[in-house]
Parts: sequence; structure tokens; C-alpha cells
Amino acid sequence: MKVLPIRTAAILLYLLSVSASAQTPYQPAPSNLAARRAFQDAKFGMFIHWGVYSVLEDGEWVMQVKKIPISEYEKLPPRFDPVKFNAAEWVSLAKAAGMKYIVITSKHHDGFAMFDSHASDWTIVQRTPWKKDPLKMLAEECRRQAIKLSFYYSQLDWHNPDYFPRGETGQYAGRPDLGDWNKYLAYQDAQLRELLTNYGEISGIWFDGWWDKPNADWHLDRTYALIHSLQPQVLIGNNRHRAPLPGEDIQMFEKDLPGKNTTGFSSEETIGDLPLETAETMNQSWGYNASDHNYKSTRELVQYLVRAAGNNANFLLNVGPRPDGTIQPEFVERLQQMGKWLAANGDSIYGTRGGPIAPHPWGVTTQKGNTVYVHILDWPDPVLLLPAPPKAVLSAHPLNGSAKIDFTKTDYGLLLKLPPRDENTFDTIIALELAP
Ligand code: FHN
Repeated sequence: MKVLPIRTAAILLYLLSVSASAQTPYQPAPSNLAARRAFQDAKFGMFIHWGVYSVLEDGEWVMQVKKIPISEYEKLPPRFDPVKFNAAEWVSLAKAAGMKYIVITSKHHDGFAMFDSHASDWTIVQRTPWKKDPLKMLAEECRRQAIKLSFYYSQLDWHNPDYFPRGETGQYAGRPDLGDWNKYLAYQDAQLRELLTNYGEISGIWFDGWWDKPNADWHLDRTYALIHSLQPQVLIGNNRHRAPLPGEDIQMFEKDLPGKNTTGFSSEETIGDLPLETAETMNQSWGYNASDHNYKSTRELVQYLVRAAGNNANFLLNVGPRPDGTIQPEFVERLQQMGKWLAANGDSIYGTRGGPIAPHPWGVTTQKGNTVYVHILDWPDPVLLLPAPPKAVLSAHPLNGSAKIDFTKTDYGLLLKLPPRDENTFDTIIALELAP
């Protein structure tokens, strides 16, 4: 009898075990359903794009945009020495901002593992003078400070030769025109197994890059089954810019509110019935970009969070840390200001769902129990006519005040007399108490 080499036998065994579980339709575990509800309650998370590309201070796409071949790109890790990285500071910043979870890039499109992977040596531990595993430190700190942690994972890979046939990007990396796609998928699953085995309980896997090869056979069912078999509560999302597939637990949108398509990413993305999330940058870049000073104001960011909540979606706001491991002051300042706003107004955001009145240009509504929060973002006239809420309105008052707001039920809806306008307020919030 022919004896298989141990590695081949292990791969075969793995394929057999996960394909068996991939055949039954996905039934989210009770822990997964509970995690979905907790995710929707959380509303606000921190996205972190951090990788070896930060050394070039030109965003995470620099390898592709500047046509840098692997031979040159591999000179970056020896220059990546983030001696000022402090997991406690990052986590404290997220908490100060009022964020309830963190999603960090474990591997971006350059394929560089920002964790101690043993699937290859293209990792932060094996290639940098720093030699540490920031995801391990972050996972421990997140547990200490009781905040959830998810891992972003790029399925697209510009470094691995087995990512072949290539997709729409990665054509300047200088790889040979051959490779073994199944070997690449096994490599990806091996890394995911590491991420879900060595870092304690993880909240989610945030996939990206599928869109590079939309027609390839990604064996998503097999990968998703593997993840859920390791940690059933993990919320899988895949930024495919399409409606969700079986095995996915959340649906995300990029730089657009659900249903909008100002970026062009979402032309084929219909809204499904999973929990929603929209991701946005604080300037124009995801990865650290020293020349990008196009910052959104705190007002814009708070209003984005509010509009996301009114669209029943979470807001995942990005920071791109510097190569030394610090987060630039422009980001820190905005996050702290958002935290102050949430400390005063968070009741109308956390734990809510999109309210009964559809989003309008003037603002949105959120709802928790019998309270509907009317968020006025773009000031209309001194009175606001709302479509009638589904139940009788018993009273109306400002979120942080006991003064009564006058309202009249009309044939056309509910007429609210707004309080005097305050230019410095990001969001005027009126709480409507509905009949039970
Ligand atoms: O190409 C990436 C990009 O670098 C970044 O990671 C964003 C985050 O949503 N997603 C991709 C584009 O869809």
C-alpha cells in the first residue's frame, strides 16, 4: 500500500472533515444568534488597518498602486519596528470613544500575517526586528478591558504564489504564472484555524478581497463551516459587496449606508436580513497615509454613526496606526470627542434598532422598547412633520431634559414643535414615548 506523506494525509483528512459539515445547511448556533443580537446592540466599533505597508506611509494599497514587486516589498519588514505599540492604549482609546468592539487586520492584501502564523514565514514575528505578535497582545488586552475582538482577513493575496490564477489585482508582484489554487485555500484555512485557536474567544471574522476573483471557487461553505466548527459564536461577514450567502452572519457595507451606492461598490449589494454594519475612514485612507489630511469633522462622524443606527446598522470607524505603533493625534482627538458625545447621548444609540420612521434627509429615528428617538441632524423648520408612528404618542421630551416638547397629531402625521436651534449641537434628539 502506498503511504501518503504526513502533510498530504493531514490536508486530505482536513478536507474530508470540513466537507462533511459543509454539506448540511447552516444553522446558526444559539450562541451565534445571541452574538448577533449583542452585535446589533453594540452599534459602534473600531476598525484597525495596520500592516507592514505603514512603513511607506502611503496607505495599504501601496504595493499595488506603486507597482512594487515582492522582491522590493520584502525589504519592508526589516524596517518595521513598532516599538511604541501599546495594546492597552489602543483598547483604552476604543473604549474612550464609546466603541464596543475592535476589528483588526490579521492579513491584508499584501498577504503579510500580522500574527504568529506558522503557515508561512511571511509574518510579523518571523520577518521583523520586533518579532512580536500584536494580535496576541491585543486579544489579551481586549479580554482585560472587556471589549470584543474580531479579525479582518484578506482572501485576496498579492504575495502567495498559489493565489493563482490571479484576479483583477496583484499583477505587478512578479510572481510566476503558475500556482495551486487548492493549496492556497488550504493555506488560508490553516491561518484561520490559527486565528480561531490561539487567541481565545473571537467575535468575528471580517473577510475581504473575494471581489478580486468573484468567479473563482472559493469553497466558502467549507471555510465557513471550519470557522463555525471551531467557534460557533463567531460572526462571519464577507465584504463581497453582494447580498449575504449561507454561512454568513452579518452583512457589511463599505463607505456607504445600507441601500446607498455613492462609491460604486454596492451596485450589486441588496440588503438581506442579517445584522448590518457600515465601515468608514476618518480621512480618505484605511492604512496609515502621512499625506492624507482630509479629515472628517467630529460632527460628520457623529452624524454618520447616528444615520447608521437609524438605518439599523453598526458603524465601524477606521484608524490606520503609524509604523511605530502609535495612533495619530487627529484620530485620537476625534475619537475622544465622539466618546464624550456618546457618554451624553448613548441611550439613543446603544441597544437600539432602526426606528419606525424611514431615514429622511433631516435625520433618522432609532427605537428601544416603547421609546422612539427622533434624531434631527439637518435642521428643517421650527416644526417637523413626521409620518405617524405606529402607536399613539404619550409624550415627547428632549433626550437630556425634562421639558415637554409640544406635538400635535394631524391627518398628515405627527407635528413636532422643535426646541430652539443650537448650532453647536451635532444631533437634536427628541424622545417619543409610545403607548405600550
Ligand atoms: O481593498 C480593501 C481596502 O483596502 C480596505 O480594507 C477596505 C475596508 O472595507 N476594503 C477593501 C475594499 O473593498
